[in-house]
Amino acid sequence: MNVRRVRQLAGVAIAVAFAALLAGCGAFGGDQNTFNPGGDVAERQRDLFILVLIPATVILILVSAAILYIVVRFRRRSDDEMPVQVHGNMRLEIAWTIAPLILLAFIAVPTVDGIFDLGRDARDDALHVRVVAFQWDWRFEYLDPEYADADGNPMTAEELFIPVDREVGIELSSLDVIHSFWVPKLAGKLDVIPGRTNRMWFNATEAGVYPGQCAEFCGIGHAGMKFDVIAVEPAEFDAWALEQLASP
Ligand SMILES: [Cu+2]
Repeated sequence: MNVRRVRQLAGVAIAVAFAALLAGCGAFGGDQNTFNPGGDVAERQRDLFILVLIPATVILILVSAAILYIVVRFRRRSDDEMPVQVHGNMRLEIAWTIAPLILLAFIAVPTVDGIFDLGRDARDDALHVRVVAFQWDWRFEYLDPEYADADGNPMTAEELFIPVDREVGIELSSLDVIHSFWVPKLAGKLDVIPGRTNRMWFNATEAGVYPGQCAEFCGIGHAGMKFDVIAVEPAEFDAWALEQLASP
């Protein structure tokens, strides 16, 4: 094969790979699309991402264009050419020190605020659930006393039912290896580590089924370690809980 043919084939292969990659995004309303959040936490995380993405993209384009321009415009044209020798430029130095300072301050305020709010403990009136991860499945235990049986054991479920518009406080525990709890449309992933309890909170602002999965390779059955978060109206949640409690 000649070089030209190889280049053509490489071009086609890249185009096909890129199309396949984009197809993975599905429609913009995809089931696991972090850009189409179903709750306040995921929405805030998306907004913070966009807040950083836009200036970063603008800077990338400006810097790349400037480098290209400078490389071409000021290239050495002959062997004995010497560029004008300069030493420092006070105005430029001040400008490119202050500009990033302003930009970083602009990004820092909502980011730091977000870090504290997203990392806080769940409110007392939240629905408290312990997520138990093990090779290779999940178990959900409802920790609030009203969901305990006569012996004080928590109500358990195979899928995570939650009432819509109510905060859910999650504690993560693992029975074996490190897993990672991820429901893309509701909140970013958090590791589930044996011997340690990680905590997070989220809510669903729209009723619906939100697919989640283990996001940390945890052995041969990892790919099948999926679950659904099923957000329903509060009355429907109460009815489901009653049914669960009646049939242990
Ligand atoms: Cu896992």
